[in-house]
Amino acid sequence: MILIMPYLMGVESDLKKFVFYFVILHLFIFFIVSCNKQDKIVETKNNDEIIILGFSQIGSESSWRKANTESIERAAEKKGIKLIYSNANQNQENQIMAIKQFIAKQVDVIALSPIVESGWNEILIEAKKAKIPVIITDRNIETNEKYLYKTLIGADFYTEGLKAANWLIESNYYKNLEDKTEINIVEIKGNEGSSPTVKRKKGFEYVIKKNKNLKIIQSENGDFLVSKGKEVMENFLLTEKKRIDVVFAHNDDMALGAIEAIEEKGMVPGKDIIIISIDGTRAALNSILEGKLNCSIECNPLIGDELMEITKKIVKKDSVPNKIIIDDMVFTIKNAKDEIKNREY
Ligand code: GZL
Repeated sequence: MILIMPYLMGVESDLKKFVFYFVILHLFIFFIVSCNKQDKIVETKNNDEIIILGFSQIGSESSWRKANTESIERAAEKKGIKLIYSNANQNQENQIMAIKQFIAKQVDVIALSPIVESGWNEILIEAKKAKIPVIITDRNIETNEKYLYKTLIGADFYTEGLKAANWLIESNYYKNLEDKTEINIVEIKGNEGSSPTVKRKKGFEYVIKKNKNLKIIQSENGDFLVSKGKEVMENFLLTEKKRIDVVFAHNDDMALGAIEAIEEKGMVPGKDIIIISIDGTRAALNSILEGKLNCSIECNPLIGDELMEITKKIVKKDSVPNKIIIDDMVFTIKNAKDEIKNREY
């Protein structure tokens, strides 16, 4: 019908035909888009409009992640913010789909914990065009685009890596070693391409490279999982011809998996092999008190309150800092006993 309309309406010239089809096409696109755009959810409480926060979480791979999610859910409840939570099960595509849905629902703010650093420009440009502010939480993104997000709430992963290596250099283990000529380190990394994996590795290597006798002899991906941390350590113990002196794990859960593998091999973790990790979980401090883990660098997941405060400020159009970095402690046998009672995760 559309195709024969111009002739029916006596429209002969090409220009008029082009204008006619151009208008029809754009009316059709407008119709499709307006059908997709869901009505904005507006809920009120005591006549105040309830803020709606769409949160795309990476998954539930570690005890850190579970504590992070619980902290955000608890804080949303406490602050009266409606949280639309999406668990991406470690899949970036799922995170992108979740953000599309938040845009269609016209939420007030989007929070994103990005599983990897890259691949976010397109979807965050879409959120920007929809005038929905974005908060990056926990991990970071790498982008050349400006103004894709309002603020980042997270940790300084590079410094966590520095602190892990510096602890090793300053430790009694290292100072008391008779033969310091060759100290062999194996590294169990987090998921490839994530900002904690990239930056913790870089920070650790920066210090190690300044000490010629320290060598990273193997480095494998443990995906931040207990099970994979154990599997990677079993492989190291099976295949590595050199003596393994130190394990650097990018999170506590993988370190705990590695400790299991070392014990099953009949060796004494914390003595035969020094173990350093990151997160500062209660389980890690417990392992430090048992003498199996030697050091855990804190990476606090409890950022729920901070996230809700920033969300409210953004909705009120108040100014917010472009980065909020959570400080990290260093846990060893010296302070684990005092600190373990303060551990909420
Ligand atoms: C760090 C966080 C990491 C933790 C892991 O901010 O993204 O992911 O170190 C978690 O335990 O799985």
